[in-house]
Amino acid sequence: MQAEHDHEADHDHPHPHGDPHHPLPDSERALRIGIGGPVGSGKTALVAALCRALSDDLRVAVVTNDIYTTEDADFLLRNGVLPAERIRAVETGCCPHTAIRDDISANLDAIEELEESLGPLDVILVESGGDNLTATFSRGLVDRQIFVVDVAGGDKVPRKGGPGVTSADLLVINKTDLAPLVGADLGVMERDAAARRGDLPTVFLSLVEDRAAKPVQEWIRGLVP
Ligand SMILES: Nc1nc2c(ncn2[C@@H]2O[C@H](COP(=O)(O)OP(=O)(O)O)[C@@H](O)[C@H]2O)c(=O)[nH]1
Ligand SMILES: [Mg+2]
Repeated sequence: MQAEHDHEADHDHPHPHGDPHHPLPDSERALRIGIGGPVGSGKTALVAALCRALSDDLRVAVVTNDIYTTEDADFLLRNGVLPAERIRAVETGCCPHTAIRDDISANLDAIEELEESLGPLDVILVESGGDNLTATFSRGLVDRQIFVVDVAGGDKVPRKGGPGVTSADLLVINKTDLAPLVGADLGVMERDAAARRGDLPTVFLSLVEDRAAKPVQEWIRGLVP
């Protein structure tokens, strides 16, 4: 009984269903990476690419957030990027950034259940429900956050700023293959992103051309102990 109390002490979100699972101590838990950004920018495609690329040598699991469905988790399952037991879907039923920023308990439970059922993991990717440019993750939920935008919305997106663009640990500008089709100037996007972000890194990506998401994969590998 005493052990359970100790766990509760470093673990302050409520368990309304009386499900006292046991979160790992911080030193043993996986690196948690949040992936946010507008609907359709390529978050799920990036998660799929990263699962394929990282799971050869790292222990990877995923939590997806959708508002009313489990569509993203279903996509990952259909594409067989990870075994089913490594994927959890949180149905937020509300504005998606609430579940990643304000009331993060459903996401924390999903993470802790993954670690408890699978044993120690190296990386857990948490995909936010698609939102606008304002969604960011609580630092209590993830260690690092990636913000994904795409060039199809035009080259103005980095200039418009917002907390995702300005403060994410990594900004991914995806779908560079579409730039010529929509007349987006990648040079402008690079310059505006640098102006908004200071020293924080930005990478350009086309998941159609780079199915292993190489620059993002390398950035994550650099963070895994
Ligand atoms: N042309 C192109 N399409 C992409 C790229 N990345 C993702 N997509 C497509 O964009 C659509 C939305 O991607 P998805 O990952 O579901 O976006 P999410 O809503 O941010 O999770 C899908 O049809 C993807 O196949 C890319 O780099 N280039
Ligand atoms: Mg998605």
